[in-house]
Amino acid sequence: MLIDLAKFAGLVQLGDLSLPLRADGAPRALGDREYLIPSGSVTVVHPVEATEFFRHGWNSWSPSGWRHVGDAPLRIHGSPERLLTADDAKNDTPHAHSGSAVGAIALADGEILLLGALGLGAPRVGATATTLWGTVEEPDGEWFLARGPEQEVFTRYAQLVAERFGAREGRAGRVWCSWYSFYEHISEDLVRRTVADLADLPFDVVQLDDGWERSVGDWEANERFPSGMAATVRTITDAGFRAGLWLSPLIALPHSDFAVHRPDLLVQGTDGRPMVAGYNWGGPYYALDTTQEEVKAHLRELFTRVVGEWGFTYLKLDFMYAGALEGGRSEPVHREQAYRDAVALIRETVGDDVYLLGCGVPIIASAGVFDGVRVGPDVAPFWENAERPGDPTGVGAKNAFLASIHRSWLRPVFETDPDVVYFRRRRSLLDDDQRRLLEDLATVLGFKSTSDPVDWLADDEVLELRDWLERREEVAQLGRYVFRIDDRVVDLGPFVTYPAPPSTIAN
Ligand code: 9PG
Repeated sequence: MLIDLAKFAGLVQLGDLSLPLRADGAPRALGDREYLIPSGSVTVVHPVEATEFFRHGWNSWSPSGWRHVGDAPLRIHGSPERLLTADDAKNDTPHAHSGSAVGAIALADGEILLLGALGLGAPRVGATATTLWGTVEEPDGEWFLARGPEQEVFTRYAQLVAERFGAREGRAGRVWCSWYSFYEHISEDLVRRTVADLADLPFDVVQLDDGWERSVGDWEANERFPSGMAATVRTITDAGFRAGLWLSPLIALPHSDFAVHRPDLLVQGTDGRPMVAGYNWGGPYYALDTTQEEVKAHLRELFTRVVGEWGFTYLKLDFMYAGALEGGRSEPVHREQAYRDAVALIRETVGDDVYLLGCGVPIIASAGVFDGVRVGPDVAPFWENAERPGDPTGVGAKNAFLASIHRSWLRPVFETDPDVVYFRRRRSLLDDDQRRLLEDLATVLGFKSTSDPVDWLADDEVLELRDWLERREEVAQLGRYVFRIDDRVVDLGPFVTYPAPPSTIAN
């Protein structure tokens, strides 16, 4: 009875549109085209001439973009393992358009209607032919509902997210990352040689990626770093760069010492065994139960060591969504709150001056803690991922571009990282247009990084790289995919093509 009384059913006026709304509480007008609505369930009946739905993926790698309302939903088809790793599997809707935290529909008049969450609780937004709807697993904060020109409304939502969750001042500068050239095959000798070659290029950060640790879960230097990580930090900082390190502190592989010796510190499945939190490195991995005091102490110790003892000042924290999955934890907090508390603890431990780049992070729940966030799946030195045609999160330049370009509006919240640009023509199948596209994408998103070792580059490619790193472009958005970069108008629209969805939609 009480709940019924609290519910709202009525009209909201958005400019000249009057739309029926059902919600768990009364809407409050912000402007003449904006409302705040209490968290909970929301349904807005929209004009039937809506054309497209904007779906926003849950984590860094999840599919994001516009889809025609009549088309199959944009999602990961045909692979429960990929879905668990690269989106919010729990709230997947195989036959309906939906996404995480924010969604929008394009109206026939060229404006959009956006519904976006200003809270945690795994908010979900979807659309049908006649409604835009929102749900939450647990009420938190409010909904923002607005109508207006596309870029204006997305920017306004991003500003409100930044207001509610905070926005940080950290700037990455220009980053060299080891992943997209050496993958796991890094060593202190290789780092020494690579850094020596990079020394006269205008990079700010040299970031070591996966491959330095004993195991995912056991964050000690492996045998390829016999002098220890502090020595490698000195190699990097002596050359004039900030030292960066990759870690995935909220997960552990089954064979890691952590998982073998302390399975009780992992998120539990319903079968009383550690829960599988995703798949990579050839198998499943588990998630740490960050609500336990011992895990908090472990994270404090780890980050004190990495920053205080070793001296890294830039951290790429990966596979973080695992800390926000539903599962058995010792405290009954909602999964996104457990995640938020864990990353807040990491931030508190490293202090304000360490740059935190989130990767595989739940996007909205990371606002205010991370300085930068990866906003798409991994690039690769090829365009299409032919092996995984139904998976918009498969590695490849096209998938990375598609997700990232649809998240450029997040820039008021944190730096948006579309992943690295390739300057090399050797060991790459990208053609010149595709290489140029990645350059323009990184320029537009405001985050410049590459993985090319200098000795993989021809002389003219080194010049191109240097020139791009030195440039400080003026960027203006002119349309959904059209930008002015200094004096050049760049239309990225022709690259926006989605594969035809499978004729029968598999789960
Ligand atoms: C290191 C890599 C790099 C890379 C990260 C991340 O969805 N997936 O299964 C998935 C697996 C790996 C992955 C991304 C997504 O790569 O994005 O930059 O740091 O880890 O192992």
